[in-house]
Amino acid sequence: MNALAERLDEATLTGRAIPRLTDAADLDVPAAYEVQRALIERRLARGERIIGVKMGFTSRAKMIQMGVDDVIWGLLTDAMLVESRLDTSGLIHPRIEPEIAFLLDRPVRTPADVATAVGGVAVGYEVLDSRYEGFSFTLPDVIADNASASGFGLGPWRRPQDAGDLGNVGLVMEIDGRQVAGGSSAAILGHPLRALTAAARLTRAAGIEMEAGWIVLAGAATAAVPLPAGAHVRVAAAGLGHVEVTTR
Ligand code: OOG
Repeated sequence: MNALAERLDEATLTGRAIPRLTDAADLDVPAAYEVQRALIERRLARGERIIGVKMGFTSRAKMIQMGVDDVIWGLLTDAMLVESRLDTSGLIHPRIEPEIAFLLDRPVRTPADVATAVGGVAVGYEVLDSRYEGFSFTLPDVIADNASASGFGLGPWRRPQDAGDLGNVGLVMEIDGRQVAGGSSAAILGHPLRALTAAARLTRAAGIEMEAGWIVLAGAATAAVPLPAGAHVRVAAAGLGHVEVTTR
């Protein structure tokens, strides 16, 4: 597992894509999560801190775009949090997608804790950068690669009671003033809170407890789009405000 994690880590650090792990190794889903864990351990050894969880393939749009059909998860570290500027020069082939994010006020040990654990909701975006050549992978490959996580940004936190019905929030993403993606939070497992419940179930099965203060990205409602350098991206969600990022 460590050797595979090292290859993915090197690809991240050097910005050079690698062939899919499954081209040369027998990797099933449980083994892929072990590689992911080893990959995160390498980041922790460099001083990064886990600050949350990202869900992937929680919408049909993403499953169809990437040709996989299972919900997956990965871990977010503090180094992935983007403020308002992002240097894309070290990335391989970045893409960006709109997200709904949850902030946990309390630890989540079981899916039953989800109902009372959410302290904030925000519009956000995720920057994906598959470490595989051609942004092409099988399910175990993308799991090992921490679900293509690269960076993420967040709009202002709203209290859940002020955020309105999260079951049908309109999301719009613009690059340089042109709409490049649009959808509804309903595309995320029918309701983005279901992604949080799925995160609780899957992390629990993996022996990870989601802590107070953690952020959970529910997964994109739309397909991801290529993120060029020198772009201004704005993601807005009805009732949640917006978040912007400028790339170079
Ligand atoms: C994998 C990550 C998918 C989502 O929101 O569905 C994901 C990928 O598409 O590279 O984060």
